[in-house]
Amino acid sequence: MPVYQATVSAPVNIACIKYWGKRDTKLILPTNSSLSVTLDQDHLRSTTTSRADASFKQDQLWLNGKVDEIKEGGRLATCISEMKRLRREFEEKNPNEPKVSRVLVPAIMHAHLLQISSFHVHISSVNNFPTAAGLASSAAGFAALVSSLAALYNLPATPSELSLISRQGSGSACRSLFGGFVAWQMGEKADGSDSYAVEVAPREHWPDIHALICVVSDTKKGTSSTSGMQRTVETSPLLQHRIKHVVPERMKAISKAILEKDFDTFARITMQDSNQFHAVALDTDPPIFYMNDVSRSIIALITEYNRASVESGGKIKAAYTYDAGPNAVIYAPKENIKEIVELIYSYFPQTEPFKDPFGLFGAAGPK
Ligand code: 2P0
Repeated sequence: MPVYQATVSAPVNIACIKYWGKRDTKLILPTNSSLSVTLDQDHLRSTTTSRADASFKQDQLWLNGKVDEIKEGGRLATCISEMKRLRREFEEKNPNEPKVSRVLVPAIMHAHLLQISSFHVHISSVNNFPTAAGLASSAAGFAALVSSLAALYNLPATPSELSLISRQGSGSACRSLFGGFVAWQMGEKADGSDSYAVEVAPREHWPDIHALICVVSDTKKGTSSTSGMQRTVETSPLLQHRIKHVVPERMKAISKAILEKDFDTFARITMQDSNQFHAVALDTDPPIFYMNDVSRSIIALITEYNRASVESGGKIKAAYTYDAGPNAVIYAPKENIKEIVELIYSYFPQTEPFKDPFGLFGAAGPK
């Protein structure tokens, strides 16, 4: 018997221009466009295996080895049924010969894929980082889920086309379909057909930019993004200003900075947008606090580090950004990473050994 199975990984992405607010909560259509950097596959990723078999009695999902419920009408069910719909359309158009997929993946075996859309699927997804660490696990998770089904079904879909579906799992997941620098265009249509991710520049365009993740707390956040952002939409006047008068200009300016590899502008906009996102969270009624005292101290440290550099005739050396939690992500050119880690180490005593993927420090670790 042939085995219909595919395994795909998708990485985490961290936004520089933040998505915060929906204009349609079912289709997950945002109130503003956003832009992110996708991290390298090697470090933080979800890996998903999908299998289809005529003998399966129902669709089933395992998340990190535990069965996860697929609620009827929920986000998982929507993504799975949308992918089955794409496969059905493909079967109708190609009654004899499945085309080779443009989503290149390992471990796909396909013999007679016809009618596979009528089979139930079993899906197993694992993260190589703690789900509770507040590190955008849903973005990588839904991107990997949709990509693995696309591979299983041998679909000739582009990453932008697949992003239309992963968006309906979790908004930020549409951006993890691409590596490098990615924009999620908010779109205008009511059916969401123009709300998808596009590549601004591939990773190879600017490989010098590195991300340093400072896990300030690995407990689960108090207010989920999904409920928090809708409270903001309902109550924050500042959000309306941000949507109309701030984000459109910033999207253009940061895209230009990326294309020109202008770190100074990229960093300034990234920090401003993180600050404004946390300002709209605070402007929500009742207010939402995602950062804590340690997060704010890291902002002060990076601000001082940049000020010292600029005042001595240099450039901005690092940019902080915070999502819906207290953990800092610091973007910086590679040449500054060692100095930044040492700075963080000298101000914040560490309880865990430094994970040193670039081998910057050797066995002894940072000073
Ligand atoms: C972002 N965040 O652009 C922003 C910045 C958090 C702060 O996308 O409801 O988990 O699943 O669409 O994608 C988090 O929101 O929310 C998020 P849903 P999601 O990365």
